[in-house]
Amino acid sequence: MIIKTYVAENIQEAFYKVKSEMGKDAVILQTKYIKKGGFFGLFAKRMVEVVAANDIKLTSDSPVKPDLTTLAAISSKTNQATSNTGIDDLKTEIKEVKKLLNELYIDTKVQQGNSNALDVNLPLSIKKYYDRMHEMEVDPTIINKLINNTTKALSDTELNDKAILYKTLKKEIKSFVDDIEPIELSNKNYIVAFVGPTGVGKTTTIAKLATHFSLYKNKKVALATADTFRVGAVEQLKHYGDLLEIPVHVIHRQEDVRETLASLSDYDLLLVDTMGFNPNNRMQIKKIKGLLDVLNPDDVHVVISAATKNRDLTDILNNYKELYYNKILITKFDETKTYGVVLNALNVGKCKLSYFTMGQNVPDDIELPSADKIAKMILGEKEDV
Ligand SMILES: Nc1nc2c(ncn2[C@@H]2O[C@H](COP(=O)(O)OP(=O)(O)O)[C@@H](O)[C@H]2O)c(=O)[nH]1
Ligand SMILES: [Mg+2]
Repeated sequence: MIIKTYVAENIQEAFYKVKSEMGKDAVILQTKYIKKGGFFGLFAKRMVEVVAANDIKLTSDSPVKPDLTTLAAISSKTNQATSNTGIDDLKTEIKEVKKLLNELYIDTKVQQGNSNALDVNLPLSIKKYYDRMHEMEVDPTIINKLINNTTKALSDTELNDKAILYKTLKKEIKSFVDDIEPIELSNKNYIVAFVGPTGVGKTTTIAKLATHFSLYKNKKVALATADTFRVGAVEQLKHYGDLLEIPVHVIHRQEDVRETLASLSDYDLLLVDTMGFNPNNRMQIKKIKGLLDVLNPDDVHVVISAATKNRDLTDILNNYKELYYNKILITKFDETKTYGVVLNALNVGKCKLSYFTMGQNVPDDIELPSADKIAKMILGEKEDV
């Protein structure tokens, strides 16, 4: 019997070395990650060390057999090597093969830049959710957090129970989402402002909410718009104001805010539209901030489109922080099939979600999401996704 140790940058490379030097019947005795090189422990490279042997005779009473996994067993899914082994031995081998497959999988993810401190002993059962969340474009740091919390919360047996695993991951997502906070008219003269990039659907959403509160909840609603910049923006809001027979005030300058507020002493809810702007335009941010300072709204909803790319989303939510938004409203769910944006936005925005919109129809295409629904959107409806 020859025993040799191989060091390589990843598992595939290590197995390739073992296979080409010792043949396909070589047996893996041990696989582990080691640190190599570096300076006083810093900048050391993560390598894989594989100890392999060949010419081992597998007999049913071999004392070392349960810890061994042959390459042949891996490639043929353990079938042919099992004729003279007992059920327990077979189980041990399957466990070993699973572990190696896990390591291979994680290694591939690391190479793709997808992994970030993922537990190498993850069971295969959780991989499908890992992949699903990547497909949903959930930020990798959030995925790792959710998966790590789930693996910590469950035993090995529970992790392999589809229903328990799905339920636990769902619970993790629900607690990440936390409570949804719609507009609650907790005081008279409740003022809500909407900020966000151009074209995300601020005005349309305001029309939907105005209809909801005035027609369905019988509240006295007023509208105001500070979007005097875009051609047709004022007319767009006035059109909805006319349909609902509610007043629409136009704010050109900061001074107009006081006049508007003074003339609207007897309303339940004032919805304030603002102009969209490039999130990197400091001048425009300052202008809206000046307006909000005078308006002193109860809520500021930052409005973003569900189809926004993750990188842009981070820029928008960070740059708009100066406008002290306290709720995130996400529009255009009908235009995307990747829902990671919800978790990514919460992660950057650090506040609560309010409404989702999913179409151009006023007033129907708006809803109050639930954390349960969001978790299903991310993980799929059932555990057997
Ligand atoms: N597909 C889709 N389109 C929407 C949604 N909300 C608004 N829109 C459309 O997006 C465009 C811009 O909307 P608008 O309210 O003017 O955006 P604003 O510039 O942010 O005020 C219009 O054509 C709307 O009909 C939505 O939920 N889904
Ligand atoms: Mg608008």
